[in-house]
Amino acid sequence: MSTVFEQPVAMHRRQPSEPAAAPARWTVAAVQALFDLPFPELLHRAQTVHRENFDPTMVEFATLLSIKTGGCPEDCGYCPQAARYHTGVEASKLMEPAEVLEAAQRARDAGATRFCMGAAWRAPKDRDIEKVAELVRTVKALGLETCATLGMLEEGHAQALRDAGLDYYNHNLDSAPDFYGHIITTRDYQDRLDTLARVRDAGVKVCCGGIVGMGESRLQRAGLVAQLANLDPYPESVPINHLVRVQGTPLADQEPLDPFEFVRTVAVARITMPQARVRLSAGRQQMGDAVQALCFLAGANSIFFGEKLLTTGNPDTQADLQLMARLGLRQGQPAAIRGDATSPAAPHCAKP
Ligand code: SAM
Ligand code: DTB
Ligand code: SF4
Repeated sequence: MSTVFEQPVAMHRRQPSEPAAAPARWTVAAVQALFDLPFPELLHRAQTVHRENFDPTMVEFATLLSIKTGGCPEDCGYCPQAARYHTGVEASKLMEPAEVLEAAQRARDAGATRFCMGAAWRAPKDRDIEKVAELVRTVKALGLETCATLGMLEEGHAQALRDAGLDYYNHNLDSAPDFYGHIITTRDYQDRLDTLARVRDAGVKVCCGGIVGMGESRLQRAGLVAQLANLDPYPESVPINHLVRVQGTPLADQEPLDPFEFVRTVAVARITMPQARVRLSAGRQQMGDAVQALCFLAGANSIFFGEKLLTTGNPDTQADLQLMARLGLRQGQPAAIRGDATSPAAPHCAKP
């Protein structure tokens, strides 16, 4: 068996002014080799890539709102909103525009720049899309960036949302293809890729990431990151969620992941998707300040800000503002230093 000292990845020797050459396509083995680097080496590389592409002190605040909660027919093993698990989440109808407006105003006043609306649907119907389009128009009029996560999209849905002013659509791959079937059986990996292609084709920016800590191996975490990095172009926004273990879900008693492994995942996402906003997403409340600080050092430059994610807790806003102050980080929209952060098909990350 090889040791960490025998990995086929050279130690960092180049000068900061030389941009890192990214492979045209990431193999799972190449991504795993990054995961296997000694921790200081991995963090140094991730920080270098982060600094080459962004101001490393700038962190984006996005606020989430569950606009339609619970009662979902899918069987995602991590999810408190699946109707088949007894999690105590009550199903509710789609929120009215006035309620969403109020929540978006509060988020903007608290400093959020992006507002993400989530619905516990397998796939929205045409009439749901019309209603969400109205919500998007309402939020957009406040000057916020808009994001929605509504499940699988049919032909025409992404265009309708784009026309209403949707900036981003969030749809996660969640895990590596060879682990996915352990977690979800009611839709397959290809369904997710199809929705992502529709979003991309409609000209809506892609927010796509996954969850770690569900019992996957390191190789499977590398498999997830390789899938994300090989999307052509890679997503503009990459949420890295730590599993929030919710009573009643099949993953409620999942053994906790080593926190350094979560930090490694953030670092590898940063290295393989240099110009993406890498979001330190679900799981921050359970993580503690020190692990979050390591994630920022590893290249995370976005968080969910606000006391709730969709149905579970998030750190309170005062605690987040204090953490930012203690670390000397600034809230804002991280802009790419070279090129446009929202156009990942920059020369050094173009695919063949
Ligand atoms: N129903 C839509 C769908 O699944 O596409 C949108 C909402 S769904 C809740 C959005 C994402 O939240 C999931 O893809 C998953 O990555 C994340 N998520 C849900 N439950 C989670 C949990 N317990 N821990 C971490 N992430 C979670
Ligand atoms: C994403 O990747 N993470 C967010 C957002 N996209 C929609 C959702 C996290 C949900 C955590 C469990 C909950 O609060 O229900
Ligand atoms: Fe439904 Fe989305 Fe939860 Fe899966 S993750 S059960 S699709 S709300």
